[in-house]
Amino acid sequence: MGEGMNINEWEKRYSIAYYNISKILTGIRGIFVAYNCNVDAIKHVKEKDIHKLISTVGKKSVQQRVTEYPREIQDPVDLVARLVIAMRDGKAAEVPTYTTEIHKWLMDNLVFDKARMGGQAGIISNLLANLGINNVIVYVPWLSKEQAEYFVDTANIKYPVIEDGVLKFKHPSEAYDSYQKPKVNWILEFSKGTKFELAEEVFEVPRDNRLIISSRPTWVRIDMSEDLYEHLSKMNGMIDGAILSGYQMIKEEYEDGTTYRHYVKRAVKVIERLKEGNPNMRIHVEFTSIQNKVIRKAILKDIVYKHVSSLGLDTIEVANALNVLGHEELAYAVISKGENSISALYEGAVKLLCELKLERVHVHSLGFYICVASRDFPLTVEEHRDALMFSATLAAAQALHGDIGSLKDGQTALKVPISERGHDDLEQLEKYLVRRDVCTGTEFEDGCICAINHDLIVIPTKVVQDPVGTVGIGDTISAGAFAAILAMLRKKQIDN
Ligand code: 8BR
Ligand code: GLC
Repeated sequence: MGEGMNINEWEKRYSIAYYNISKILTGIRGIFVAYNCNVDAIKHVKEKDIHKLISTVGKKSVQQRVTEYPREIQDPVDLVARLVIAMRDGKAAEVPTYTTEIHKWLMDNLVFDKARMGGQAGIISNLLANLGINNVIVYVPWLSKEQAEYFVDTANIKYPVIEDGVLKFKHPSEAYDSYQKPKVNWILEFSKGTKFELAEEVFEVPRDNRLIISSRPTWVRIDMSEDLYEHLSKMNGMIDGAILSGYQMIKEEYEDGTTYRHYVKRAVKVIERLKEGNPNMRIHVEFTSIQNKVIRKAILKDIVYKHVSSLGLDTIEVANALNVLGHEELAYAVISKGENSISALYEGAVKLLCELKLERVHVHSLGFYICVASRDFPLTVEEHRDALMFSATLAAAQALHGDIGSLKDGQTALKVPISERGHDDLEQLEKYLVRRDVCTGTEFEDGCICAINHDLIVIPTKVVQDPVGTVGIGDTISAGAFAAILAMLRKKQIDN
């Protein structure tokens, strides 16, 4: 090991970073956030629940369906089969359903514990508003009355509407479409140690996780009204960046004959429009679990490539992205449990940065984050590192409290200790980089590495022992770090 920072020094750095970023966040003029927003109906699945579900649909059919591995939920058997798989493996998954029958069936057979704001754009807008960002301009193509109630009640959340040809902003609760139905996703959470039986076999859930049943009614379209599109450039001066997500909902084909190509083109046009007249506009895309490989590839190669500055994703998503970009071996190494997985993760992040012509790629994992950035990005590695530590503090706050009401709430997570395991996991990467002469051990342990072709920033993170929940923490991490980046860029702009 080199002579770099030990855990205590990291803890001090965390406090400084949180303070530094908190102080400048209000310098950001605003952030545009679109597209996906839904209500999350959350149910914690206990032993009695899973047994009840299995016996309701029939053991035999579940057993059979498990082997078929349904990638879409068409009936209750598909649902129970995917739940059994998720619980057996302890893995996170999100599976779409195109029928409203499943929601009814779940209401009759399971009933949820609580309902919350869901979807990347929904979760991120509430977070940014609570952090005090001046303008959080949120756009959801399907804003229903029920959905609108889940937005925090603050004046900085603004929904764009066009009235008499003029762009105006209202709180979502004054801008919803009263004919629109809500999109409700089910989050079935389960805990490590839960036992269940299927066909004489007893399974024990290996780790806390969740299965998301994502409802995709036919009216779910990732698109923007023509009116708003025409007025987008009028937001110039009000926003410094945009966070876009929800592209996973694009379908290959629609009932009316249109294909994904149409929506991909529209998505790109929106980005181009946002950048018009503002060369400093930064766009972050939150990548997520995308079952359909055609769509996954189109998102990366057509939407992200050349148009987007920053990409946020977890380790499985890095593997999924590498897979459709033709790096199957590297993808396999990323998800393998071996000691090379962390160096594969780094190499994978570099591939995404270069091949997709991004400015930064932020990979989050339990216990550490890895970020690679282009060398000509106008921030220092230390500034990048502050952004990561700020976001890791927010992540811990969310794991601790379930949500983050203010910067002060976030600050309470500074007391959560840095994960020793995460710090140790990073040693594998250190060995790899030192061996390859990318950096010295000391540079590595400070987390700030200027490699030949890119900057690399690694940090150990704070991990909460018994999190209240984990849904949406990834969104908080990516949005928190991106907001910090925007704040620092804006400060430079003003100082110059
Ligand atoms: P995704 O939902 O995108 O997978 O992101 C989840 C992220 O939440 C993980 O990458 C990890 O960094 C963070 N996380 C989880 Br899961 N549990 C956490 C905990 N107990 N404390 C802090 N962060 C956590
Ligand atoms: C996905 C899910 C949504 C959930 C979110 C959390 O967008 O569809 O239900 O709230 O992920 O990150």
